[in-house]
Amino acid sequence: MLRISLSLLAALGLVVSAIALAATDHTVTEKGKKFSEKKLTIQAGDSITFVNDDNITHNVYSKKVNQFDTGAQKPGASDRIVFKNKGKQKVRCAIHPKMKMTVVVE
Ligand SMILES: [Cu+2]
Repeated sequence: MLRISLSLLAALGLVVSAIALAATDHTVTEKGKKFSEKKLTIQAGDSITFVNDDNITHNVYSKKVNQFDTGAQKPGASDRIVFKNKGKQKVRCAIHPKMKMTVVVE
């Protein structure tokens, strides 16, 4: 019985590491009305968690049509966006037009 449970645990561990290898979650913070990265290159399937680390409301959206828009993002809030399609995306904050970054999905 113990032996079965151990192999089951090992199998589960393998599945978990396979998922971890397949996709990475990157973090970009918004602080001082700036994104923490000017340009971030990721792999298709990866995600980016955008964290509002400011004391004002921000927004994160892609200028590429039909991609993503977090809506109003209050201080302390975060949104995880999965990037499935390869290509370059200009990411902006609708409230502060000077907040700019580029995400390159390879
Ligand atoms: Cu903003």
